[in-house]
Amino acid sequence: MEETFKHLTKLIKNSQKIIFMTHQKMDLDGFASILALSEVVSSFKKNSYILIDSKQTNTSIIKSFNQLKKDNLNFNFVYKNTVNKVIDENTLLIVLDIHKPTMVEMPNLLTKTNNIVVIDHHLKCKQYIQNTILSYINSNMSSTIEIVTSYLKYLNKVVHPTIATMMLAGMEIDTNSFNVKTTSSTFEAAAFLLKIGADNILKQELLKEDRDEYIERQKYIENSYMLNDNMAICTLDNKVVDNNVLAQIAEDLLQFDNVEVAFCIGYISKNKVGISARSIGKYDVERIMKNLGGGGHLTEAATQIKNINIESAINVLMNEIENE
Ligand SMILES: [Mn+2]
Repeated sequence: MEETFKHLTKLIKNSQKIIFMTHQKMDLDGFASILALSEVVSSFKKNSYILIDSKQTNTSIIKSFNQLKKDNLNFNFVYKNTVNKVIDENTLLIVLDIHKPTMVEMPNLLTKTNNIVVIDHHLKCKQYIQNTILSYINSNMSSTIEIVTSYLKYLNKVVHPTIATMMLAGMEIDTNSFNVKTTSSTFEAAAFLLKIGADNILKQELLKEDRDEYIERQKYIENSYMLNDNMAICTLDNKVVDNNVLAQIAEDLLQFDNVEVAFCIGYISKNKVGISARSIGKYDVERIMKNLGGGGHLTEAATQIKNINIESAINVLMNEIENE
C-alpha cells in the first residue's frame, strides 16, 4: 500500500488539474473518500473538481451536501454537462469506490485523459478500467474510506471534522455497522477518524432515515419468508420503488437468525423488476445475479429484468438458486 501512496502523491504533485469521480448512484463511501482526497489535493495547492450527478436521491448524501453548506465547506462540483470544459488529456482522473468502467458516473470520461487512477475495495471483476496509470484494488478493505484513511495517516494529514464524520458514516454503511468485512484495521481507521474530530452525533444525523420509509420497509419485511434453511426472500407489491429500497430490505434481512443470504424483489419501473441480493460472505450472490443478467460483488449484487412480473421473476430466481 505504501508504494501506491507514494505513487499517488507523485501523480497529484505532477498534475495541474485533478477530477474525481465515483460510481453512479453515489454513496457516502465514494463521496466522503472524494471529499477527503480533494482536501489533500488542495493542500498540495492543486485544483480539484468533483464530478457529481445534478440529481441526488440518497438521503445521507443530501444531508451531507446540506452539512457542507452549513459549515461553509466549498468544493468545485462539476456536472456531466460542464465537466468536458474542465478535462483535457493531461488531467488526472481519480476514480474511487468502483473499477467497472460501465458503472462509473460518466463512462465516457474515461476516454478523455491518459491519466487515470483507480482506488477501490470491491472484489476485482473481469471487466475493469484498463488504461490506468495507477490502480489499487484491495478487497480486504472494508471500504474505500479505509484506504483513504490510511493515505491520510501516511501523509500525516487531517481533514475537516465534518469530512471525517462523513467518512465514519460511510464506513458504517459499507460495513453494515462494522459487521461485514470489518477487520482490526477497519476499527483503527475508525479510531483515527474519531481522533481527528469525527462527531458521533452528526454521524447519527447523517445516517438517520425518514420514518415513513422505515415503516414501509418493515411492512414488506413482515411478509418475508425463508426459501430454505439459510435464504430469506422478500417480495414487494405492485408499487414501483427505488433500487435503494430493495437493497436496504435485503440488507435488513441479513440481521435475522439463520439468514445467510437475502433477496428482495420488486418493481423498479412499470415493466422492470429489480432483484437485490445480499450475503453475509459465505455465499457468492454475484454469481446468481450475473446469471440473471446483473452483477455486483460477493456480498452484494443485483439485477434488473425487463418485461416480467414479480411472480415470474421469483420463479426465475428460484430456478437459478436450484441450479446452484
Ligand atoms: Mn464502497
